[in-house]
Amino acid sequence: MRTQVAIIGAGPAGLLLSHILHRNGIDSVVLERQTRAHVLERIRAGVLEAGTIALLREVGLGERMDREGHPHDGSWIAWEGRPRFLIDTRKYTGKPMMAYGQTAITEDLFAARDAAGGKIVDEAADVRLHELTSSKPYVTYEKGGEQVRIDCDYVAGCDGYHGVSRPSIPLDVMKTYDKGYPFGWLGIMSETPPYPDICYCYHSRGFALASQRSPMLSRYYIQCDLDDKIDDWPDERFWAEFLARCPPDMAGSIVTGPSIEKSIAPLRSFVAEPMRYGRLFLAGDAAHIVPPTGAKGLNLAVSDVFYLSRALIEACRKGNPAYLDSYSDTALRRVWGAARMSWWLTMLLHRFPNETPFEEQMRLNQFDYLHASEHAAATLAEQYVGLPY
Ligand code: FAS
Ligand code: PHB
Repeated sequence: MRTQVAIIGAGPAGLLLSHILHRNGIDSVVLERQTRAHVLERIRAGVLEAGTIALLREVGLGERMDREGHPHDGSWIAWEGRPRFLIDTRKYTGKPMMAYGQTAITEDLFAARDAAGGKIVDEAADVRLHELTSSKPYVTYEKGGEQVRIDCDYVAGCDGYHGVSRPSIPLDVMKTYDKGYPFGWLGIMSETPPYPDICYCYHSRGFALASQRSPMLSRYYIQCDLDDKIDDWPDERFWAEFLARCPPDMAGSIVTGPSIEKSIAPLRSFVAEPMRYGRLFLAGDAAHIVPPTGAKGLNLAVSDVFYLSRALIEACRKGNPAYLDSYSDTALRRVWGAARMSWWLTMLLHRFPNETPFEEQMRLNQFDYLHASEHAAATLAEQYVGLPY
């Protein structure tokens, strides 16, 4: 088999890249380890930055998002014992945000690729990348007992944190930055009317977050210990803890109900540099992981794809490698900005084990400063809505 771009991974990054390349007359094949059903069962991100909304609309993927998504002018921070604070993205940036689930985006992407006759190979096992520093790279995989080779011009590593692409870059070329957090997020989905706002709660018992997917689909999270198991958190215990972490007026308007999905995700900050090795280009979680506190993970995957698709189009159609040569530096500038902001919000909104009273005071004063300074509020808003591409 031959294609111009072999894409590893059928998550948002891989599918969006394949879609944009196709719209520009560039052929690609997407190799996905799991079944399509497995990919579509994942419940992940839910908040779209302005740049993501604009790009999805620009490439013909805005119709269902605009019909079913929930526009937002910002998100709230409810702080135990303090007045609520609005991250007012509309006031300070004039840009929109949207609550629209990653699962729906992935469904829309699969539908668009299917409609265009896109080639997505699922259950592609043992994917390997070859000759990445030559002008004739290729990938191999196994399916149905058959070993398949795809010759290509470029490889896009969109296979997430646990993928095969990043490890295909020699360790003496790659530099990684890694930080773990001493807690995780326990998330549930319930078929209940959601709280009307996206609201981060800071509480002495721990962090909580109210979000949404649709008028009858709610998404809630609480900070939990790293060694917690889902079985430790029956619905009754989850709801009691969630409501205890909300301000009383907010707790009184939360509609609880049985969970239809429950998962625990550890929090991590991770960046790998460079995001290129020869003809291999990394995009999305394959290159970086951010704690979900800033709602940046999915949005970073989209901005990586914006830069990488532009670079591949310029190279494949005009023979100009300039954007390919600058891709890693350009993408990383935005990655580090989102990594810092996600780290900062995580440090602000979570209770850390063994923290000192002084550290707690620093956190409290940071929150009071957000209330006191228009400049501080504007700074947070412009980062939360997403810095320009
Ligand atoms: P993905 O991980 O989505 O996709 C990679 C794909 O590659 C997968 O389908 C995988 O099966 C496939 N793959 C892996 N190895 C392969 C191989 N060897 N061969 C072929 N295919 C392979 N972000 C937010 O903004 N907000 C959130 O609330 C949020 N919650 C999250 C919760 C969890 C549990 C996780 C894991 C992530 C969460 N994220 C969140 C981040 C998440 O949304 C990612 O940023 C987003 O999925 C990135 O998309 P991709 O880069 O496409 O990676
Ligand atoms: C979500 O809706 O899943 C969500 C919202 C905001 C975040 C993280 C996740 O910061």
